[in-house]
Amino acid sequence: MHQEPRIVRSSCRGCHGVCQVLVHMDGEKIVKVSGDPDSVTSRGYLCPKGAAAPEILYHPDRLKFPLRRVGARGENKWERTSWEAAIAEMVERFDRIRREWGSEYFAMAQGTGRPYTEFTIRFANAFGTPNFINPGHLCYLPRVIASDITLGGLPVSDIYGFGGKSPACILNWGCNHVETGSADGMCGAMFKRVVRKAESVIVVDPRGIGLVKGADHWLQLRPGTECALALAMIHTVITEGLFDGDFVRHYTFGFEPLARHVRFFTPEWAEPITRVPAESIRAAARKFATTKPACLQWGNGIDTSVNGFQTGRALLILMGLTGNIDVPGGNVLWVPPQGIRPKSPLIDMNVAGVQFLPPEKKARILTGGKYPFAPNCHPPTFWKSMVTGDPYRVRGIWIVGSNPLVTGTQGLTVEKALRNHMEYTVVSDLFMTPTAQLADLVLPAAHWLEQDDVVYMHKIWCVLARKKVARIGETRDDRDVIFDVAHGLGLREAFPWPDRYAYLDWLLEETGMNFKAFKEKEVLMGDMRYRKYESDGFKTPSGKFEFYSKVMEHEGRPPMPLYVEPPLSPISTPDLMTEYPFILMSGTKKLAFFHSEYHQIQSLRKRHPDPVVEIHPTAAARLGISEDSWVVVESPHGRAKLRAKLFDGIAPDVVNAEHAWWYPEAPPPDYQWRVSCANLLYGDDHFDPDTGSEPLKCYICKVYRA
Ligand SMILES: Nc1nc2c(c(=O)[nH]1)N[C@H]1C(S)=C(S)[C@@H](COP(=O)(O)OP(=O)(O)OC[C@H]3O[C@@H](n4cnc5c(=O)[nH]c(N)nc54)[C@H](O)[C@@H]3O)O[C@H]1N2
Ligand SMILES: Nc1nc2c(c(=O)[nH]1)N[C@H]1C(S)=C(S)[C@@H](COP(=O)(O)OP(=O)(O)OC[C@H]3O[C@@H](n4cnc5c(=O)[nH]c(N)nc54)[C@H](O)[C@@H]3O)O[C@H]1N2
Ligand code: SF4
Ligand SMILES: [Mo]
Repeated sequence: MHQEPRIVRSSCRGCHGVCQVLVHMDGEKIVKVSGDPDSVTSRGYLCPKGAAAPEILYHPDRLKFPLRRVGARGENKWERTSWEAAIAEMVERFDRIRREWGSEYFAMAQGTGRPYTEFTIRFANAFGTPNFINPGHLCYLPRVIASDITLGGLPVSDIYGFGGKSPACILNWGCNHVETGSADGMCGAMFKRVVRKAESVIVVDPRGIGLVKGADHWLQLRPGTECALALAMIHTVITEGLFDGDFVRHYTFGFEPLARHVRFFTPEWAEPITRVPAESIRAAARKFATTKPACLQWGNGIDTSVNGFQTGRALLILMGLTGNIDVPGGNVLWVPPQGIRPKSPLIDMNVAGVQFLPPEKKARILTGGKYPFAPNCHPPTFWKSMVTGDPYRVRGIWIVGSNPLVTGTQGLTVEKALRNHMEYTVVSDLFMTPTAQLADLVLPAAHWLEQDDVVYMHKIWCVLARKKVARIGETRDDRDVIFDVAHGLGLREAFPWPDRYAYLDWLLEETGMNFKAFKEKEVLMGDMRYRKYESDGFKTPSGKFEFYSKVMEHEGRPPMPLYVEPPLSPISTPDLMTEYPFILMSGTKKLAFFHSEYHQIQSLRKRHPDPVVEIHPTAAARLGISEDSWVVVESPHGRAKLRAKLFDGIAPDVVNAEHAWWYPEAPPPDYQWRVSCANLLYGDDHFDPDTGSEPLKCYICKVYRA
């Protein structure tokens, strides 16, 4: 039957997903995806990853059927199996682990936040395992948790103009979503719109990113020293009396101790640490404190250090001191659409099913209890425990949407753990990966064009509809698979819905709409209100915005931020700098890729054919390294081969290596993942004491011609 060309409105999930899109169909075939000019979240923007969606969907290498290992593990010998058989096998194996060893001997893993996140956590809780593994310790969650203990919510830049004001001053700190497309639920193009309108822009970044052009101040700090910079800015705001006296007096806790605490953290103290001139620190602090309203846009640049949690706290204190919390054009707490059940586990722990995990199981989590604010089981500790058996060795794992061999640190340990020690591994993915090659069972996941969903903007001011318009082979929505396995294991209490559509209806129940009606409506928005603290206070122990954190105090951690020098650095380890003279950053996100994803997508790979390391021209010249030549980046722990990109926007003793590289075009099962993966450069001995985060942006290395 011939069908007319038509357009379906949906929302993209080529990254964390913020852009509303138009899906152009010719009959059943998707011919194009374009930006939706009427979108409230993206106003027509589409990045190359979004445009490549049909190419990704139809890619010949997509996993299309469940595969069961037939050869030795990691030998790349597979047979096709049915979903029924695959699910029966998982139920049998997971149940056996539960009966013979205990439920904590099963681990659930996923990568970054994904549409099914609340289900993987819910499954882990329902199964009774505290061993939920994901990269949250170094991504976003440190800022979310720091926000939670400081003001009981996550403050987000108020860029959509609901309050009739746009930020007059923008302090962009360790975030580059304007160039990478989106981050943390915000479209970079929408942010760019308010940047253009702002009176003043301040950029804090070790690299000369695009926003630096046209900025009033660029503080090019040494990577990993942002907490010192923030403390010196707090010092300036307080000693010069530039804080918002009314907000501080009525709505904050601990101003006096804070003022005493920062007395010695002068810009002159910070200058040799951060390499930012004291006068520049003062000027930026003054500008931020006196231009109203101002928003602070933060990013993953601050998470990936051993001091990220404290840095997050310090930046929140800056927002609070200057009275920019929950005011139009400042940093606001969103009001979710009315009646919606917030499925994001960061908002509603009941949706994440925490009520199902027996309290005595929590003690069996494999973090050694070392990190009081660790969001999950600490991945490097987990993988190490698999190899050493200390304190115990998990028997089975289900990895849904993660490629930890290349996106995590300790890839060689992860490999050893999966190859030699894990008894049973299931991987759900869109493509075969170096990690999936070590599985016993590989399950084909649905791409976003194959999904019906209620899409949440992080911490949420609206929800969007995603519409299923295709199905390739036998791919399935990850949540449907989790449903089946949960039901097979008898976890009906935690998964009471007959299927995913009943679950989506339940999320929407109190809005008076079911999923079918919502699909027609396409968007549900919250009714934004500002200065909610005036009537409601803040959800913290003191009911106020806490400069002095009672939760930190309770955990025996410093209640006010302190600067900690990166463990490997010109200051901490001057002796090592003769051999490793560069500060190593890795993992600044790339527009064309999403971590280890899309390297096999031609249109995207063409934009970015090889892994690169940014190096200053002077340093390159000294080492005889020319543009585009292959170099080796080597740390005390490993090495990776990348291509030099000369960049004068980086300090002469800093290099910035691309992360998570593998070669999907190289032969399986390895895909040459050990050749160019900068993640192999990191050791496993330095972690943030609060969250277990890793110094991915402040390590040391040497560089030489390959
Ligand atoms: N050196 C260094 N390393 C880093 C970072 C850094 O800054 N430096 N950043 C870190 C950060 S912030 C993060 S969040 C992590 C990300 O770590 P990961 O989430 O592990 O990375 P990805 O490569 O995005 O995803 C892994 C796999 O998920 C699959 N996938 C995508 N969507 C779906 C889906 O809907 N269902 C299923 N089943 N599979 C899906 C992809 O095909 C891919 O193979 O990496 C971290 N790694
Ligand atoms: N295209 C694309 N988009 C993505 C992703 C992707 O892989 N590709 N990944 C998604 C994920 S999981 C995440 S977490 C977000 C992250 O996105 P962002 O929050 O933008 O984080 P990054 O790109 O890691 O780094 C942002 C900036 O921080 C700077 N930076 C590094 N070290 C420091 C430091 O010590 N101090 C300061 N002040 N700045 C520093 C870097 O130079 C970089 O310009 O992006 C998401 N969006
Ligand atoms: S920024 Fe993300 S959501 Fe927007 S088009 Fe690109 S991949 Fe899709
Ligand atoms: Mo991330």
